[in-house]
Amino acid sequence: MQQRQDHWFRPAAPHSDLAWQQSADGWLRLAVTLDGTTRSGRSSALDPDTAPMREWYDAAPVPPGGSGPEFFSDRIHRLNDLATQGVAANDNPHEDTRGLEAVPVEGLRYGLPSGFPATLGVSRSRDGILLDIPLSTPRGEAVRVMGLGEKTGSLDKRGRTWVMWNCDEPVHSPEKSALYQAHPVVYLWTPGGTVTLFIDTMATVWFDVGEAEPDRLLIEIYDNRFDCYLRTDESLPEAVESYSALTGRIPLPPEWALGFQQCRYSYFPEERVLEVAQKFREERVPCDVLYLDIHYMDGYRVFTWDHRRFPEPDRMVQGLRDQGFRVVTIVDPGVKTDVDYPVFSSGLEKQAFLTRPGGELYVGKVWPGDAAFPDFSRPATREWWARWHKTLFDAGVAGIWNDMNEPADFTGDEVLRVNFTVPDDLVAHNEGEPVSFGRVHNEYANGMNRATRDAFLQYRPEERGFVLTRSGGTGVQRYAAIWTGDNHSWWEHLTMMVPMFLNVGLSGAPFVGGDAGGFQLNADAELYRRWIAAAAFTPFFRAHSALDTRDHEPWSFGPEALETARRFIGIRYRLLPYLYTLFEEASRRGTPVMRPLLWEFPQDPRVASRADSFLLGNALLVAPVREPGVQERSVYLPAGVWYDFWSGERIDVPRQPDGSGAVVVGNAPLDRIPLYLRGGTILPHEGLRQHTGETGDGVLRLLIAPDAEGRAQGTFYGDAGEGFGYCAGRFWRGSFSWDGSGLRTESRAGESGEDLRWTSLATAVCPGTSGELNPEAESLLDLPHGESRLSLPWA
Ligand code: MIG
Repeated sequence: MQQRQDHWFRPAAPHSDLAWQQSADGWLRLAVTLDGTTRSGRSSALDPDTAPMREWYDAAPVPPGGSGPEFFSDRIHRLNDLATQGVAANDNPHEDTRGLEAVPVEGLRYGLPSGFPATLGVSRSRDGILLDIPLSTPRGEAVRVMGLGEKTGSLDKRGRTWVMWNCDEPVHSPEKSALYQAHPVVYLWTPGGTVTLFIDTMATVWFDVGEAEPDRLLIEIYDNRFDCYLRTDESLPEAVESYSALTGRIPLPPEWALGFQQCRYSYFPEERVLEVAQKFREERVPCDVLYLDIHYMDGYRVFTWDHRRFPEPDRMVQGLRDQGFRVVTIVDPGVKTDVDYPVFSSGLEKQAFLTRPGGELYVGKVWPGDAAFPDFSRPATREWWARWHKTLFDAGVAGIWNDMNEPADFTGDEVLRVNFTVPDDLVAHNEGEPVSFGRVHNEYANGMNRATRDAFLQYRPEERGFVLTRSGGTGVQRYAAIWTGDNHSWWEHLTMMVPMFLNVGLSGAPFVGGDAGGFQLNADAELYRRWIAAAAFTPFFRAHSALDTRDHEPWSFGPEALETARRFIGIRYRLLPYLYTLFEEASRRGTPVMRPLLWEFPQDPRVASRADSFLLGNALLVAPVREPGVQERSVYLPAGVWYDFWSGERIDVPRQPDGSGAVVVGNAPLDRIPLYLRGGTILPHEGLRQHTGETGDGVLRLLIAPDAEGRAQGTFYGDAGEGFGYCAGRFWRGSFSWDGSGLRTESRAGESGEDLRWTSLATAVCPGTSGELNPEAESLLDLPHGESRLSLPWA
């Protein structure tokens, strides 16, 4: 393995500078600079729209008990010692530089404002800075640690060391820590309050979350200047809202991006794509998007078409569009170093590519063979890259799928996948302040996704645009939705998707999903059915599979699996008014679409780290079946009223003295997933459509699920589903409430509902304890919905 060279940090003159600031909106910021580095104000992690408005003033830390700064150099050897023993360092390209002597400079403690007694120690380590935070409270409450973005493992990240280092990791086995995304944010949660701790850096960061010592969080940052943001909130929802105010929210997606999406590595030629499209419509499986993976390109040259496989892309794309399909194409950053290829030659001319320290072009290897990598930290490169999207937009492509943007580079050790990315010592332009690439490694995909967004603004100004990315750093949600890369058709990965997506959502990126059915290897019918049933309730819903697997389309696993896929994809479509409402909230407040039970039930002691089920919004509890051969599973229901989605049975879960609920048996034959509607909510839904381009029957249905007092409440947002009319008030947002006898509606905002596709309202109230669904009804959505006495406020 290769020794990391220290291009940006020399420990010779140990000197660090700490500056504390506080913002009017409750953040405490510790700015760290080492060795006289001058601070730069920029970071792609922060939302550029809101960051300049935040006011900061100097804040001297208040040491608890007035004891003043403390030295604690004795503590900081532990993380380094541990890492040399190989713990969680297997996939860390920097491991050989660890375990060196720590260089203590100074220590500092800060008593955080309200309730939660977190203190922060800061000291110098050989590779950067070490932060030391106790994970215990005086009252001895368990502190849960969530966040850290896309990681293996459970919802609570304790007991392990996790690294932020984006790489093309093809096997997401449990011991892996570095995958494609870097979100160095943790929430330290107790029922009484949440501390948010975010490290604003795009360099490597290690989080030892109670591995070296059970009650200690050690964070080591390999950077010579970064900011550490800290705050305390009363609840996790408030913490996530504040964090997403800092790092930005998702743009409101077009409705079609919430529909079902079918992918394959790769669908080609044109006839095959058309055949898949036709089959969806013939089999009546709703679908909005088909993907073209790398084989649509001419010899893997990005922004070109293989005209043998796709003779007239625009004609094909238009034909698909007429049938209600959008086409999304893959884009890889690696540009083939072929002088007769205009993307490369123009890039060379514009000095758009990453170079070696001496200025020589860096040539790596990806699908097209020798390839150069755009330096997306250079504004002119982003502009140049954005313009090339014209070749795809001219063909009518509706969305861009950015892959390999860690960036992956095959010149490393193919077997061990060590250094499977470009070298640290390339030069990154870094918006005019050149640095070694290693220092901004985790930012690479942000720049690429930003350029893709710019391409939409330029060529598709009327559309909201859709960008999907594999890699990203903090803030990536402002540009792209995230899919979690190359999972396997393993039950373990169906299981893992729940805590993984939950933590991505908590880390500020609510538009997340993974390859349904599994990417690598072959799914069988049972795994496929279980996976589709669960993924239908996750924010981004796409099926995909690898080059050498069997077919993974809804009809590929026999008639029963097809029926299951049709059912769950259908339910997804019928729930789109609800989902769309959740996405709109996510775009405004950063609220996760898919939530841990803890989000809604913080006082329930049995849900604090639970991820064997999840909530879609606040109303639906989804309990995926995660193993073969079973027809039922246990489901934990927090105290309150719940309705079995399939039988309609009302389940009253009494509150135990400690605030907990009860375990029920969820009936789960192969064509069902245990699914519960929460009492006290109102679920907006609609009739089945085959794709979002269909207008539907114009009836907005409200399913009312009364709580123990007979009341229910729900919110709703609607607009045209595409375009920017909503920015000019063409939307309706409001709430509905049910008091046991009548429905009330309250408009909260919005000037007009003229773009909405619903013209009338129909309601149904969930059956009481004795109530069973009538025999024709398959689920609660099929309860007869009567015409409501209330008319739609906009109609
Ligand atoms: O190294 O484009 O994660 O979804 O199908 C494989 C081919 C490159 C990796 C992506 C996967 C995609 C595949 N890509």
